[in-house]
Amino acid sequence: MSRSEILLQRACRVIPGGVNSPVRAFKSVGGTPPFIRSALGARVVDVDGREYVDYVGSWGPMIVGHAHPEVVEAVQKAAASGTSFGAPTEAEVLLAEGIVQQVPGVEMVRLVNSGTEATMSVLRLARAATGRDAILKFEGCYHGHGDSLLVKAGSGAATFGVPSSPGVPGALARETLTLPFNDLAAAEALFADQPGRIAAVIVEPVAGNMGCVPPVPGFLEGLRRLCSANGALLIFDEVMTGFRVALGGAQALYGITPDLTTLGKVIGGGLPLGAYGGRRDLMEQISPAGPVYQAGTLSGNPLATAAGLATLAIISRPGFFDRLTAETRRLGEGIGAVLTQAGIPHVGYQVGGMFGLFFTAREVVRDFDQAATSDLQRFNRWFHGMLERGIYLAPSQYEAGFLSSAHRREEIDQTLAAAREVAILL
Ligand code: HOZ
Repeated sequence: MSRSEILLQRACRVIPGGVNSPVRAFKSVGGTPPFIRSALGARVVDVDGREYVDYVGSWGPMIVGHAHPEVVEAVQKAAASGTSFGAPTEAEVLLAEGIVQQVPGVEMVRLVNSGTEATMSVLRLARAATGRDAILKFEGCYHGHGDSLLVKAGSGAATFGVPSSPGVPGALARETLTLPFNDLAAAEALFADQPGRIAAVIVEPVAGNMGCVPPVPGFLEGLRRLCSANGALLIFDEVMTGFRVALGGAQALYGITPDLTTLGKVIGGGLPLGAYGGRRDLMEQISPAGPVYQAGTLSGNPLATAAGLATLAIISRPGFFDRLTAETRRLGEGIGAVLTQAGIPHVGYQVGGMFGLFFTAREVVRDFDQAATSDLQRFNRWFHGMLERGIYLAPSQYEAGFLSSAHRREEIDQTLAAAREVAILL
C-alpha cells in the first residue's frame, strides 16, 4: 500500500470523505489522491516521493509557482512580527491600494478570508443596495458554497451530480434564478418577465468551474446593458479570473466594468484571502461606514496580505502576463494538436493563465449543457494516464487548469510528451 493510500484510509475515519474540500477527492475519477508533501516552482511531490508537473496550482492561487522565494521571504518576515492582531495594518492598506489601482471596477475594497466569504458578502450588499432579493446566476458557474449560490453550481457540485445542496432553504433557493451561461436572449427575456425583482446578476466572466468556457462576444456587454437599464447590479465573480487572465482581471481584458467584483485565489498568494469591492457609493454601505454588516477576526491578516503583496509585485512586472498567456496557449494548442492527430474529438480553450479541455464531439462549448456532452470515461482515462506519467491535472472534467510563471519549456514539453503517449490509449 502506498503512503497516500494509508493516509486516505486514516483521513476517511476522521474527515468527511478524507478531504477538506470535495474537489480534492478522486471520487469521480476513482483511485487515491496523492497526498502532497511539498512543492517547488511548477512541481509538487507526494508522500511517496513521486513528482508531478502541477496544473492545479492550489486551484488557481499559485500563479508565480510554489514556494517562490520572494513570497516565502515576505511570509517569513511577516510571521516573525506576529501572525494576527485583529487591528488594522499598513499591509492591508497597501494591498487594497494595489487592488484598486489594477481592477477597473474597484474603487473601494473589503478584505475577507475566502472567495466564498466574498461572494456571500457581496450578495448581501447588492440586496441591501437595491432593496430587492432575487439574483440571477448562470448554470455551471460556481460562486462558492454560500446558500444563495449553491444552485445549479458547477465545480464539485457538478462533478458529484449535486445540482443544489440539501440544507439550502427553499425560500433562498427560490430567490436564485438560473439561466444558461452565454445566453443573453434568455437574460433579456427574464428581465422583461420579472421587472423590478432582480437585485444583481452574478457571473464568472470566464467560466472556470465547468471547465474553462470563455464568454461569447456580446454576452458580458449585454449583461452590463441589461443591469444598467433595469436597476440591477452587475457582479463579476473574479475569484478565479482576477489577476489570472490579465493583471486587471477579465473586466480589464474584455473592457466591461461591473458594479461589484469578488476576488480570491491569486490575491492571497497561496494563503487564505478573498476580497469584494466595487463602486464607492455601494462599498460605503458596508459597516462601519454604512449599515450592511460583515466582519471577520482574521480578515486581512498579516500573513495573507504579505503573500498577496509579494505575489502582486511579481505579476505586475512588465511582460508577466504576455509570457503566461503565450505559454498557456502553447500548452493548450500543443495538447489540441496531439489529440487531433490521434483522432480524439475535443474542444480546448485558453484565457490568460487558465485553460480547459473537453472530450466532446461538439465544435464549441458555450454553456454547462454543452460541457456535459463530454465523454467522462475518456476524461478519466486521460486524467489517470497523465497522472501516471507525472502530470497532475484537476480530477474532474468540470474544472479549469492553471499555469504559473514557473512552468517553463521543460515542463510543457514533458506534458506534451505524456499527452502523446496517453492520446493513443484514449
Ligand atoms: N473553485 C475551485 C474549484 N473549482 C475551488 C476549490 C475547492 O472548492 O476546493
